[in-house]
Amino acid sequence: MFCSTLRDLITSAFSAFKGNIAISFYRDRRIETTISYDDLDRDTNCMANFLLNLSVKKGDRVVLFLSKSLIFVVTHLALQKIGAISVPLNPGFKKSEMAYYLRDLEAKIILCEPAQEKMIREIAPTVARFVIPTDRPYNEISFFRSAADALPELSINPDDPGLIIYTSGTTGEPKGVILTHGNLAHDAKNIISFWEITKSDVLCHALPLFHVHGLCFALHTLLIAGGCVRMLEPFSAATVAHMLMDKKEENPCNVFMAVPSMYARLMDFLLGRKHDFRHIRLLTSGSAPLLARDFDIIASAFGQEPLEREGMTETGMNFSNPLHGKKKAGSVGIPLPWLQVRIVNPETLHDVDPGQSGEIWLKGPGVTPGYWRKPEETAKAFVDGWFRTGDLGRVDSEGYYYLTDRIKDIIISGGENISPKEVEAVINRMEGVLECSVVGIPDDKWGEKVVAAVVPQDNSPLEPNEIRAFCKMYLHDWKCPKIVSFVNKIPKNAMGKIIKEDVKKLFQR
Ligand code: MLC
Repeated sequence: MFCSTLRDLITSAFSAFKGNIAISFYRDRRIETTISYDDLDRDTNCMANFLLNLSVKKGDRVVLFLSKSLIFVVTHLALQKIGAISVPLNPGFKKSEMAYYLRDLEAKIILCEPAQEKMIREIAPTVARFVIPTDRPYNEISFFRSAADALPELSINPDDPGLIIYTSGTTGEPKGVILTHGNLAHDAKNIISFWEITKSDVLCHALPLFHVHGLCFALHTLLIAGGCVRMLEPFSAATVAHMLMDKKEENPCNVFMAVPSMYARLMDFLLGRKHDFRHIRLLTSGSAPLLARDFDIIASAFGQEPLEREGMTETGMNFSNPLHGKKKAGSVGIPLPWLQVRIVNPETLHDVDPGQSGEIWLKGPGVTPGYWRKPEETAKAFVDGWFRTGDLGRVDSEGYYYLTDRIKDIIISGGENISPKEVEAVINRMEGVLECSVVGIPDDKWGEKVVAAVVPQDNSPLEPNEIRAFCKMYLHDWKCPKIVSFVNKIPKNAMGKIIKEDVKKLFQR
């Protein structure tokens, strides 16, 4: 187990790799800003002092409601340096979603963009706001630069929280997952060691920064190892493909991490073209299942097998196919060092026989201490210190794990976890709706897509498109049903409980 704080790991990387390029931020396929490790150290110190001057203290929550940008990265790292809690939120969240988060967090400061300021002011008029135009080049953003660039001594312990990331709760209310400095430091060091990330690595960073995948597994690891991050916003298959193919640079990108929906778009783009990707040494896929068929397509397009891995916001990275050993299509790989795994019958809570399927339970230094201000949810998630993942899986005779199903009611679409209950609650509020059921069905583009079966009230003139439009007023676009189907009744069992499997069948036409 690696026992330290995220703060210590980043500050020692900043001094060890002085002069090296830390991040190149790309806009419109051109480098907009390049920042070295020592500049990042100085700027994060200035930002940290700026926040301290605003009386941000250890444990205070600071919301980053910002697009992917260097100022986002600098603020997040500055918060780690002062022991405050960074809370990145998807910049596409709608007003009612944000109202929930801000109520739940009681944040000290909210950093947002000009277009969102009015909404934030209406929701949280008394909370301090900082408005940052992230579309401006980083060097032109100056509000924090006059603060001192030397930091006072601050004590931060491995148990202090550094990050809260929300996940879709199965009850419909998103839950803030607390990740401590110890969790984050362990996870980063574990991944660096398992994937052999070093200062020679150059990552093509195309993921969002508001999830553990893009923030912790990708950004933290590369920065702590002293590598170089080429950061893109937004995701575009053409831009990623060009960046991965470009060998004109002195150091071409040799690491790429993505979700299967990104690979699907990349494969469409690369179709019929032959390229030399031999300089890529690490090509990972996670956040959603990678179908065996897609594993083969990626392997053929890149001339090397992708490395599938699995993680959760609550646990950090759990499983990965080995870097050098056999990579098995359809398997999430073997447990990372320090992680204990059990496969348990969810009814009896006893371990299943070898090879049998059951719920995956985890214990290890990366596992969250719990959900933000949700003691009941936290208690439900753990049994004797074991975290219940809600995923069903099995292990083969060589120790490779397979996720076979889910017992938690969650849809995973394009790597985003969506709570059907949250979407149902919005649709049920709509005038003319009697009841509804929201499920995920298989989809080539998104892995799973959100669909809704709706029973309209008698004589209601409602149209499916009106339901989609209503959802878009209250929910981020990716939560909104791609298909709305009107039905006479929702399939239920004798107890009146909705049979989700039968609802899914309504969409198999
Ligand atoms: C966008 N859309 C989605 C969607 N993303 N719909 C369903 N599921 C998604 N994930 C919608 C848009 O709102 C839009 O809706 C339409 O699809 C077209 O949008 P787009 O421009 O084509 O999509 P884009 O913005 O390019 O986003 C696609 C994507 C993005 C794949 C790049 O979804 C993405 O970044 N996914 C990665 C998520 C991620 O990082 N997860 C990690 C979780 S951490 P409309 O209606 O306007 O047409 C985790 C732990 C671990 O799980 O182990 O990793």
